[in-house]
Formats: sequence, C-alpha cells, structure tokens
Amino acid sequence: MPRKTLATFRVSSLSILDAAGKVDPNLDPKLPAKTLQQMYSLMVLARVFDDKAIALQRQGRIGTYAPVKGQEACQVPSALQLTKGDWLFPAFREAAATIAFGIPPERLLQYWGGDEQGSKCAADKNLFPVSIPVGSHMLHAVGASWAAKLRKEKAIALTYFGDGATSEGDFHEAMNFAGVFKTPTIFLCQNNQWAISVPRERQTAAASLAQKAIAYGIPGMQVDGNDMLAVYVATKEAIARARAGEGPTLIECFTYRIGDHTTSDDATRYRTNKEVASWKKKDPIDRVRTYLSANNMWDENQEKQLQLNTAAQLDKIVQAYETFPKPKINDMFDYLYAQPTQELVQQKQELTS
Ligand SMILES: Cc1ncc(C[n+]2csc(CCOP(=O)(O)OP(=O)(O)O)c2C)c(N)n1
Ligand SMILES: [Mg+2]
Repeated sequence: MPRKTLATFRVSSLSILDAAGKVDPNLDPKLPAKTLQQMYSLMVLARVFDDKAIALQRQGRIGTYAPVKGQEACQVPSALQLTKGDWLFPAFREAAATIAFGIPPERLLQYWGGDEQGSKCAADKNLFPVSIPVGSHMLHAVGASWAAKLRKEKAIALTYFGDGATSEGDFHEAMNFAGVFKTPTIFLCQNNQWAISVPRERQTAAASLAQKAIAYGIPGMQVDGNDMLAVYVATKEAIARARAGEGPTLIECFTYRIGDHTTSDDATRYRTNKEVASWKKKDPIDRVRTYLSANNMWDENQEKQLQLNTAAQLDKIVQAYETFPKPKINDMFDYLYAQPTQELVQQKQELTS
C-alpha cells in the first residue's frame, strides 16, 4: 500500500499591536476607546499592585508572592471577557486576571498573607482558589465546564497555566478529556519562557506549545502575549466557539516573566541581564500607552490622573487587607478535614499546650 498523507497541520501565530505601539490595520479589532482605556487602566493597577505586594513581602506583611509583571496583557484582556456564571481557574501568578475578573485585590493579599479566607469564592464570581500544585487545576476547569455543558448552561471555564505546566500529565489528561467531550474550556498557557530555573527548551522539543492542541483534536494558536489586542481577539474567538458548543481551545501566549519566580527566588542566578533587558523593551503596558496617545485616546492629563487614582486605590486595598481579622492558629487544624485525623489532633495539642 502506498504511503499517503492522513492529515496536515498548521500552527498560526497572531500579533496585532507591536512593541512600538503600532497596530496592524488589517487585524485591528477596532475596540471602543472606553474598552481600550479600561484594559490599560487595569493593567496599570495590576502592575502597581504587583510592586506593592513585593514590598509588603519584604516588610513581612504578607508571605511568599508570585509576581505577574510582564504578563498583564495575557491576563487582563482574557479575564475581562468572562461574564456571569463563567469559571476562572488560576494557577499562582494570576493577580492581573483575578483583578480584571472583579475580585477585590485585598482578597489576594489576604491569601498571600497566609489566610485561606482570601480564596473564598464570592457568590456571583466563580473563581477557584490559587493552585500551587502545577497543572492540577486544568482538570478542575474541564470538570466545571463539562458540568455546565451537561446542565445546558452557557457558562465556560478559562484556566491559566505556564509553559512548565504543559510537561505535567494533568495538562494532557485535561486536554484529552476536553477534546473528546467538547467541553467549553479555554486553556490559556502563559509561555513566559521559564519554569523557575528551567528554560522553555528543556520542557519540550516541539516548535510551539500551541501545537500540542493538535494531538487532542482541538484548535490551538500562539499569540503575542505582550499584545493586549492579540490576546483579546484570540480569547474572544475561543469564547464564541465554547459558547456555541464547539468545544475547547488552547491559546499559547508568548510572553516573559520580568520578575523573579516568587519572592523566594533570585532569577539573576539563571538568566542574563541582557535577556531580561530585551524583554523589557517589549513591555505590554508601554505599547498600549504609546498606541492610545498616538491615536488621541489618551493624554498626559489622563495619565497623571490615572497614576493618582491608582495610588489612592492601592492605599485603600492595603488598608482593607490589614483590617481583615487575622485567622486563628486553630483554624488550620479545624478546617482541613470534617473529622480531624489523629495526627492533626496531636499536632494541635502540641502547638496549643
Ligand atoms: C506538581 C508540582 N511540581 C512542582 C512544583 C514546584 N513548582 C512551583 S512553580 C514551578 C514552575 C512552574 O512553571 P510554569 O508552569 O512555567 O509557570 P510559571 O511559574 O512560569 O508561571 C514548579 C516546578 C509544584 N508547585 N507542583
Ligand atoms: Mg513559565
């Protein structure tokens, strides 16, 4: 039998707003100025929140924190498009997405301050808690969106994870399940080039992470993750497909983690200053400001006002966090299981006697 081609595949990459702040006119989604300004303002808030969280950790006012700096354009335009009833499953670097989803930022500080009550799922927001075990939450996202489908609800699930997470079995199991059952799930991979000190080329020999979708029969595409418009458009298409019953999508956002992996890391030990500097030139926030200013949608006054408002907002966030009642020592024993194990009873006694 002669050899024949069974299938051929293509992997595309989307970029609309370049690092110089220029928009490709053929791809411009022509969003209203108000939407662009809202996304820009949220990215600025996420950036100052991030800097503040690091400062609070250094002062001993919160615990370990995983900075989002550099990845704001992956998160704000995607999370902002979720609507009532939708599900958001973050990993641990999703401050910008969580804020854009409408969660009060002080809740994030409460979580990183060591109080699990910061993860409380608000009645009208289906936000899952931060997932520290890498990749495990993708399966939960598939489960929640499958449940929504079985109940004939319109809700979808959006889950964020990193390049490193694509090496976990959970990623492949979640994608496989989602493909077979056509669940309304959006897999948003933030390929920030590093999984702590392990570079992207040590995760996979594949040319892209987007192409991993092919094996599971679902659409996958790469986008410039520092490009707010490309992420907006790709997510919009994926949401429309999911709501129309056409199933899941994998979006690989090609981006960079500007900061350390967490406040416990020192990235200078494994990456060069040159590499970091080259990515700083592609900053996702600067390019939006340049674009908006050049197109009469933003001026110096608005920028000054935004900076002032954001600083005032941040003060209120920190104040709100620091006035939350502190958790009690016993809570970690009392709320882990419905019935505490013998070990927990013993540990509680040791700590409190
Ligand atoms: C199952 C599991 N293995 C290892 C770790 C330790 N760990 C925490 S973050 C991380 C790297 C994650 O990299 P990536 O998925 O690229 O996300 P990023 O941190 O770059 O956002 C590792 C190995 C963990 N938390 N969970
Ligand atoms: Mg990574």
